[in-house]
Amino acid sequence: MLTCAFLSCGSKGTDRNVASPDTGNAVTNTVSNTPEFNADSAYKYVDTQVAFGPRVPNTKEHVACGDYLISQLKSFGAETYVQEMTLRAYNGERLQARNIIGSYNLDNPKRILLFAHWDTRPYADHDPDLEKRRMPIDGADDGASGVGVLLEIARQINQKSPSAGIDIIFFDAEDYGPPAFDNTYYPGDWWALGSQFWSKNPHKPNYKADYGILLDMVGSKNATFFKEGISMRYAQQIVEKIWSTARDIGYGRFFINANGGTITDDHQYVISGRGIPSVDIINLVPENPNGFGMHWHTHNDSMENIDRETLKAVGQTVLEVIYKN
Ligand code: AHN
Ligand code: ZN
Repeated sequence: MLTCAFLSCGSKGTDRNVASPDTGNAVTNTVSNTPEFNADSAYKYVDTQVAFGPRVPNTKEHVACGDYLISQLKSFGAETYVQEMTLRAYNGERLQARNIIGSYNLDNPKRILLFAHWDTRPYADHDPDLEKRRMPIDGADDGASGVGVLLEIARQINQKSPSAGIDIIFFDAEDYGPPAFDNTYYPGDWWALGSQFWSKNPHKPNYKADYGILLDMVGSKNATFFKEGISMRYAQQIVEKIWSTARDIGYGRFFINANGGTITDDHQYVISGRGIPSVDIINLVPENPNGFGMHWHTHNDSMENIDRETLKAVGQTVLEVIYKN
């Protein structure tokens, strides 16, 4: 049981007092090993990505943002790998794409994989304004938020290493699936092209991690992270660990203790291709028609919708999970 003293402490400060679960009423003050996630820093990483413009494959904005992400990972002391690919999209287009990878503590066989997609959707195909549906979106939440949180985590890891080795992957071409306004049937798996490629051709032969965590749409105000279906099927223990950790450190209002929808996303290919049990932390809104936030694949997916509190809830929870072992 947690004590009131702990609950009122919340998650502020680096030396949080943690109630030991086995001491009954006596609260032992142990200093947390987990670094403090800086939400202002994460917010800036999101804003910087958005400022490049939409990060759609085969555009100069996409190339420039990719270069920025590589230089950020290098500046945070990661061993970096860039996986360059030519991918075929649903419409036959050839996409010049890059998976961007940063690793820490490479000699450690105990590894945790953290990932997010960095490309943005070429269409606002769910925008209420029909005229604007063929224009690309800012993707502040859908794309930039997960990457922003992971860049801040990389900065923290560089300052103080967790006991496990960490790999961070920014997958490309996640969001180039067929648009809703195109009624053609395109048989095949057209979402998550970068992670599909990596899962068949990992940056290191036989790459393995103990488990993976995907961050997708983790920045919008009042986000709700329901337990996603594929994650529950293949990585239930990790789901429970993440959700109970979030509750313990005061973020239960974001991490809802209930099941949500089943989502085709990058984690699916990391699970099927590499056998790494992986969890998708994704904003699911069951009462909305598409199951996501109302800004999903619209022009409202912009910086105005990004809330530091949500970035903090996700970033601090993931840090707590990777530092507590
Ligand atoms: C599909 O719409 C099939 N999957 C949602 C995955 C996604 C898109 N995540 C962000 N954008
Ligand atoms: Zn998307």
